[in-house]
Amino acid sequence: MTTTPITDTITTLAAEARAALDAAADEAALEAWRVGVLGRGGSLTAVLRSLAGLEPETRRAVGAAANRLRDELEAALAARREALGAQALAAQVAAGALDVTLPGRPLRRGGLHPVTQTLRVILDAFTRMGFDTVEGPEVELDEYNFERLRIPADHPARDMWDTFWLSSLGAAPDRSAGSGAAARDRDAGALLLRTHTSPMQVRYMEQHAPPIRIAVPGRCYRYEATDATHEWMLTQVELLVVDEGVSMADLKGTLQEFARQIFGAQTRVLLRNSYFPFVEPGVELAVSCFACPGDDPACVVCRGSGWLEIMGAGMVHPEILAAAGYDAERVTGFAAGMGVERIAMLRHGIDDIRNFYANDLRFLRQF
Ligand code: FA5
Repeated sequence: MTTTPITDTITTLAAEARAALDAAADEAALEAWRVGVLGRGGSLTAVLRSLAGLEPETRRAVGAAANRLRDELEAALAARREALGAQALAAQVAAGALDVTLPGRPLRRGGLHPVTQTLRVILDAFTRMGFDTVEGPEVELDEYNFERLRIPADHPARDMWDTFWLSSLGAAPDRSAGSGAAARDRDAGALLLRTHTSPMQVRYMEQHAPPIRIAVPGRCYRYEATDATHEWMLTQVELLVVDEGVSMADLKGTLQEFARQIFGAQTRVLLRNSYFPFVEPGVELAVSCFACPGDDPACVVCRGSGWLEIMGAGMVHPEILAAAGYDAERVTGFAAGMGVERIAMLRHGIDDIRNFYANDLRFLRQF
């Protein structure tokens, strides 16, 4: 390469930059050097920019030399930074300020949230019983959360599920404008935060033919006051089994086996009558209280009843099977929806559900 004024500039710049780098004695000086040489307004960057005005052949040769120099200087900067770090460490050791024989500080390990842990145990149990896991949307249509589950706008059962309506995305139902088919159609399009995982029963049956055996985990939301056993955000696992010949005995057997796997053989379970518009008959499953002998009226967990309700269940209503296009004379099904926080409370003996989402690390680190 013939010598041109620009190659002279590069040679001078290289020598000066190397000398300045050797003289830089701390991190601040290294950074000032980097900005002054390699930065956007730095001396080498200015040279690279000035190449644009050169003849193409000269530009290629000089450009290659300048790029090589940039790589070299970047490597030199990294080496100098490392050398300075080592020197600083050695100085600290010499001054007795650093004891390299001390054991290292242990790294804090994160852990899974207790509700996530319980959710996994529950899903494992159902996977072993042959259930597939599927998920559905948390933002749901009134149509699926209520209407198609046989809970129309004026049905008193809606009071069981106080709802967060999403007024900015879909219209919240306007009850003042009368009832009837028009009001129902408008309500069906309204958006809400799902109050339970049951809408996935309908969504899944819409897309699949029997036999069905699914577990649906997910967050649900309820506009209700909190207390020791109620949160406004809760996790549920829904079960849906549809096939020929599915009976209440299958429901009972599945839930008993589930309780045995999760709580152990000593836990007593109670199935009692209940009502949900989308099942017939409906039941609820309660588990014996862990916090009191079962007769303490002051007990915050069972209020003296001896039992903590953990799920609702029942035989899928024939009208819902028929609406999915199934022959309700031929196939039957059962469904259940359980509260994961309540099950986590029972597993760990936690007497206040609000602990789970209070974000107190003293609580969370115990799991
Ligand atoms: C339901 O949500 C029905 N979808 C369950 C169902 C599914 C019935 C399929 C029949 C067939 P319920 O509102 O009872 O039902 O809630 C079910 C469970 O969720 C309760 O047993 C309880 O364990 C839990 N749960 C309900 N509300 C709360 C709350 N506010 N905080 C914590 N857990 C709750």
